Amino acid sequence: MYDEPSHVTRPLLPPLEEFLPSLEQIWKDQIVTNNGPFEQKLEQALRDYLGVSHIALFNNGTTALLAALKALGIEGEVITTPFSFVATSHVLEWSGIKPVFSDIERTTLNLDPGRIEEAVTTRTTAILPVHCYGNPCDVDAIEDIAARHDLKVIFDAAHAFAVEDSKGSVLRHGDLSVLSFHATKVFNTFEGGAVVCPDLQTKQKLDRLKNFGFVDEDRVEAVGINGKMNEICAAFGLLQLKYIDEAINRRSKIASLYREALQDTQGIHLLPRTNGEYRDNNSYFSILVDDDYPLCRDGLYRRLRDHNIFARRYFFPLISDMPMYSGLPSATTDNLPIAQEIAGKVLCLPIYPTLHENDQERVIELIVD
Ligand code: T4K
Repeated sequence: MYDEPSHVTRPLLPPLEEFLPSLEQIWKDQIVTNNGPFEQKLEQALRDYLGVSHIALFNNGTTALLAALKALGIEGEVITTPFSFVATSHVLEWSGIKPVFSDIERTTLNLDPGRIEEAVTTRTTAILPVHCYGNPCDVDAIEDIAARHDLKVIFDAAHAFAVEDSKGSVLRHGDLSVLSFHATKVFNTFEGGAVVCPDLQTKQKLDRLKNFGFVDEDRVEAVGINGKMNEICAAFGLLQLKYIDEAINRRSKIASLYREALQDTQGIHLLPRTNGEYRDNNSYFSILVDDDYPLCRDGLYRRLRDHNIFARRYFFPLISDMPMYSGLPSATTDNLPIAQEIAGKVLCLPIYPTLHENDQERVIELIVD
């Protein structure tokens, strides 16, 4: 156990025997994709579990983001965060939309509402914030700015499965929220994703977009894509829902142990959870390695790696420093000082339900010693 490699995250895999009856059912029915029975059941189950009005399942979070942009007719420029997984900007570029980077807050690592407005131009049509690590954005401030400038808001909620603020799911905010169900996420369907939307009409539009734009057998109404979730992934999602509360509780215990063990370590800064009362999912556990820690961030990263612990520098490099974006006027260090600083200090530690206590202790010892 002691020498097991520890990854930043691991997929939640319920017992295989429990999955076999679903596979047998799929084999018997011979319906393997295209809005099959398991996909329909999973949609209903997720609506109930998350407490949201409508949900359209996708084959991954990236396609779900592409379809969300298409459904709302987003074009021109979109204000977004450089501190995210590269998919957040790639979907804009892929759709012929210009990403405009705006800086993040030091506490939440989410888009700073105080910086968004200065990035609005006559070509801006939307804001694409990320609930980074599942920590909710300042949704009220962002929605207020959007309303004043007549902009749409699509929340990239890839990390925010089951996160709630004091009034319910954070996924109810904005025009649309997009989830990722990739293997490394709190809730996974191997590969998968979803768009959460407030009304049936938008849900139907998204369903058509993910099926090439087909309305019926011989009518195509939009330039759609193949974004459908297959039945094996949907069936796996249904099984996993049975274990999700237990998994989130386990993550919470791991996060508490890290907090307790690391809070007084010189040079290790723990991020506060700032947006008041809400249900966290602890999808990531990030630390900032400050200048007064004996090693630089990459030194600590290497030290852990040398001991078979695969922490990750989410999100380094910044999206705005990647070659396809670094030439944009909004990509300069002057425009993004906080994101630049955080990208140089951040390290995400292993956190997943099957992380053994001994292995977590080993991670802690290597940081504290
Ligand atoms: N928006 C945001 C904010 C996102 O974070 C993401 C994805 C998206 C949009 C797009 O959603 P998807 O289209 O992916 O649904 C991973 C994931 O591939 C990606 O889904 C995720 N964000 C991103 C933050 O992390 P990598 O390249 O760092 O993953 P990888 O393969 O290195 O895996 C990390 C660790 O997990 C490995 O060290 C081992 C472990 N692992 C991984 C896999 C795939 C396993 O134990 N088993 C596995 O099957 O991107």
